[in-house]
Formats: sequence, C-alpha cells, structure tokens
Amino acid sequence: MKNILGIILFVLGFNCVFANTNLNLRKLAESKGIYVGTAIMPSHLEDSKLVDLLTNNFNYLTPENHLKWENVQPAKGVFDFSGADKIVNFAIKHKMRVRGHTLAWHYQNPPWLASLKTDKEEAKKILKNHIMNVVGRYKGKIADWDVVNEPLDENGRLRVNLWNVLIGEEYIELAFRWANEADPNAKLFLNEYGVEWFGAKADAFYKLVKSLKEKGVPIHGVGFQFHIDGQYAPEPVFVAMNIKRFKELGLEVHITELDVRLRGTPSERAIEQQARIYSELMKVALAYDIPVYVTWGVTDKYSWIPSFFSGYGYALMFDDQYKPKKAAFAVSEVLAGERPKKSLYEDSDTESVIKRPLPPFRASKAKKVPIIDGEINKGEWDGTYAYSLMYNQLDTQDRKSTR
Ligand code: 9MR
Repeated sequence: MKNILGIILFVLGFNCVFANTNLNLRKLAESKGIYVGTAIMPSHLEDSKLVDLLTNNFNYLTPENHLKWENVQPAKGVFDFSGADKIVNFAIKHKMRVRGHTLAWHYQNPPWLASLKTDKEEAKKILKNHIMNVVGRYKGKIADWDVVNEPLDENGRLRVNLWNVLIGEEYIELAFRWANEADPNAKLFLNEYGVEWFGAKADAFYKLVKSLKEKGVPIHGVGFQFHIDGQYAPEPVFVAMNIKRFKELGLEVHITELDVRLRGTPSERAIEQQARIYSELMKVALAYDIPVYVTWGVTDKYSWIPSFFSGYGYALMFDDQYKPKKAAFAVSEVLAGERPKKSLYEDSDTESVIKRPLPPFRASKAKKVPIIDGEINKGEWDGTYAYSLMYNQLDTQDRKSTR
C-alpha cells in the first residue's frame, strides 16, 4: 500500500515538474483557435533548447530581421533568402504560420538604398521589384505580411522616411497593391507602435488606415506592436476599445511584437505586474477574437531590449535560462480557462473606467537642459521618464478617440 502511494506521489510530482517546464502554450492556444507566435533569427534554430521551447509553445513565427531589406537585398538587384528560407522551412516542417516582416521601413535598409537619390518612377520600380520578388518567393508560404512598418512619427504625422521622400505618401498604398498582386491570398498589414491604446498617434493611425480602406487598398489588418515598459501597464479597457474601433473598419488586429521590459533587477512586484500585462492582453485577445499574439522573442537571452534600452531587460515570457516566468504561467492559465467575454470591457462601467482620474506623472530630471522645440534631439531627454502621448493629463475626459 505504502509503495503504491509512493508511486502515485512520484508520478504526480513528476507530472508537476514536467508541466512546469513544458507549458505547452501551443496546444492551449490551438484549443482556443489563436496563434501564439514569436520573432526568431536563423541562428536560434541551432540552439536545441530554444527549439524545444519553440515547438512546445508556439505555432507562429516572424523572422526578426531576415526579411528586412538589409538582409534580403544587400546590393541592388542581389537577393539573399538564405536566412528567411531557414525560418520558413522550419515553420512549414512544424506546421507553424509565418509573418513576413517587413517590405517598407525607414530602418535596417542597406547602404545603397538608404543613400539612394533617384526620381519617383525609378524609386517605384525598385520598391515594386523588391515586393514582387520577396512576396512572390514565399507565395502560399507566408500567410501574413507587415507590408509597411512604422509609417508614422511620434506625433502621428506621416514619417519622412526614404519612400515618402522618393515616392510621396502614395508609397503606402502602392506597396499594398504590389504585395497583393504578388500573393493575392496573403493577408496584408500596416504595423505600428505607440498606437495600442488611445492617444494622438493611435488616432492618426486610425485615420490613415480608414482612408486606405476607403480608397479600396487591399489592407486586411493592423499590427499593434506592444513594446511595453512594465512600469506603465496599459489599461485593458482602453486597449479593448481601441481594438474594437479598428475591427469595426472590417480589419483584423494582430498583436505583433509584444514584450514587457523591466528596469534593473526586477522586484517580485514588477514580475507580477509583468505577468498581469501579458495575461490581460491575452484576455483581451481572446475576447475580441484577435487571431495572432506574437512576443518579440522567446527567451531573455536573445531579446533586443538590453542593447536598446540601457538598464532594462527581463522582457519576455521565458528567462535567460529558458525557464518559463510568471508571465508564461499567467498566459497559460488564461488560455486554459473560459474565453473572456467582451462584456468584461464593454459593460456599463466602461465609461466610468475611461473617466477614472489618472495617477500623476512621475518626474525625473533630464541630464542636460532640453530645448523645447518639438524635436527630440540625441541625449536631450536622457535620464527622464518617457510618457506616451496617451492623454491630456489635465482633462481626464479628453482621452476618448477623435473619430
Ligand atoms: O529585434 C530587432 C533587432 O534585432 C534589430 O536590431 C532592430 C533594429 O531596429 O529591430 C528590431 O526589431 C524591431 C522591429 O523590426 C520593428 N519594431 C521594433 C522592433 C524593435 O526595435
């Protein structure tokens, strides 16, 4: 009897340990009909521990860098698909869906393109040729494309990027039309950051997307990046309401680059807050039938955060030892539970949440005196806290979208 009990306890204990390291988010996600994705590099596929995490937890991949111009067309007319092929083939082998990222962006362009000076017609030819080649190569293999990435500046104006300068703002719709021509079955997205909840930039993004739809441009959805500073948790109601208005345009909304960065050595409280942010977003995603929830990396070991935000890290669901963090468990709980209802966000209380007074700004001194001229110059605001232009602090009612 004692022996049998011992065996049962051993098996139960083993299962718990096993469950802890193998969350199997993928299976849970599939039971809810959602893709849980991640950004990866080809070199990650040589890391067997990472591959284990990938195949157990994700059913969707975005090449983090290997579909960007600098990798795909390093010299004019010379295409290199070796990196992207590795990721796409891996995805096909493991029955994962793939997001192509990205066809027109202001960053990570090869020097020949970044310094290009040419007339409008030639610039159009170059962009079209790239899109036809890249989207064409992965026709039927890459299901979703971030056709244009980050078209707006911090203030919500159309970014003065190389395509805007060479072609004019028409480059956006042209890029969509060419991508559609190259693969009529691919879903095409405009991907952006700082538009995930209400604010001037979100409103500008909404107007841009609405006008593209009205012009009959083949755009199927928007990507909200969600690179979040863990100190400033988004209010789920705002995220939900923002998603709702984009969906009402007949568009899909995808979460495309989620991470939640924490400062220094994170406290228990910060880690719990991070878990809450990840899981609240998964709740909103399930409530609003968001089909795709992508985190910008698998483990902290390969995250872009520490090299871009000094003093920050710990942003992903798995730590640098590949262990699932509270965030991963919290997301798995949401996926395993009952599907949250929209009424969670849309009941009669929503208005009162939207009008809720907000905590005051936290201030900290800039290292040198900034020049207030509407431009954020290098180093000028170092040491300060950055707040997104989310609302008018003096008027808590002024946070609703301007439709
Ligand atoms: O994660 C990417 C990192 O490896 C690159 O060095 C960086 C260059 O900007 O781009 C990172 O990915 C970005 C993505 O392509 C677009 N949205 C912001 C992401 C983080 O910067």
